[in-house]
Amino acid sequence: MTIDQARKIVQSARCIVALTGAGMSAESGVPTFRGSEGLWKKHRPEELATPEAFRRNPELVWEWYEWRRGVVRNCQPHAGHRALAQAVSTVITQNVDGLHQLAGSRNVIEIHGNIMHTLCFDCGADLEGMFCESCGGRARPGVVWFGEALPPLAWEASAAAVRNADLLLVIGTSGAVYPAAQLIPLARAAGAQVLALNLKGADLNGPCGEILPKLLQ
Ligand code: BV8
Repeated sequence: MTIDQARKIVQSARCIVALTGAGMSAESGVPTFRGSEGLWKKHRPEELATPEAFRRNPELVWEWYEWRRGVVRNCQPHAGHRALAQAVSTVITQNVDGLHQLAGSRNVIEIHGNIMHTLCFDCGADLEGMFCESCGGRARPGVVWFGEALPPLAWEASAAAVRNADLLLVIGTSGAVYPAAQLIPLARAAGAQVLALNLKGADLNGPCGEILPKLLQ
């Protein structure tokens, strides 16, 4: 598909929703999960991004997340984030880096949580420190791990958003993780058109930081 054909689809859309993955943040300097320099390259997901891993070795899991928090703190949104903030009503993101909000998107659904948040591992309360004052539980990063259910409100809001959209932009995701990836067939079943943007093999191929401003402005 050419960018002009895609622009025509965007311009005729009434309600555009975006589903973004790690590729959305790659040009901001946040490593993707499964690419050649992916985060999982050094560690297997089962090793670190699961409640079992945390029970087994909380210090190692915290070390990985503290390293990632440090990376994210030094990252800024790029022109693609800013273009989405201007043109798209709802951004559903698998990313935990907060860059969409930093770029000005007002309706962001973080279906996998936010890496800067800290929760109690036992009761789920928001925490400031490393132990929960109400139940004594240990602090954990406020992200959704493999084997954990997505936050119910976030999932419901995401499903409602894609059902109401007439165009779903799927940006920078391998579609490997569920149930997030199920939002794509859900949108199609509700009659939305789906435009995929990726480095290759998509409707629009290339870095999203370069393509999105041309597509949306
Ligand atoms: C659950 C937070 C059940 C943590 C993450 C079927 C149905 C339901 C579940 C499953 C299922 N099959 C398997 C499962 C289990 C599992 C799963 O999906 N496993 C996969 C690996 C097979 N799912 C779960 O466990 C989920 N929970 O199912 O719970 C349940 C129900 C009730 C009660 C109890 C339990 C929870 C999944 C959430 C996991 N957490 N993140 C953290 O960050 O540490 S997932 C992690 O992967 C990130 O969020 C990441 O965003 C996400 C998805 O990956 P992508 O974003 O797509 O990133 P990736 O690197 O793969 O791809 C990047 C893409 O960008 C590439 O295509 C690349 O080409 C492109 N790209 C790169 N640069 C650019 C670019 N594109 C454009 N421009 C560029 N510049």
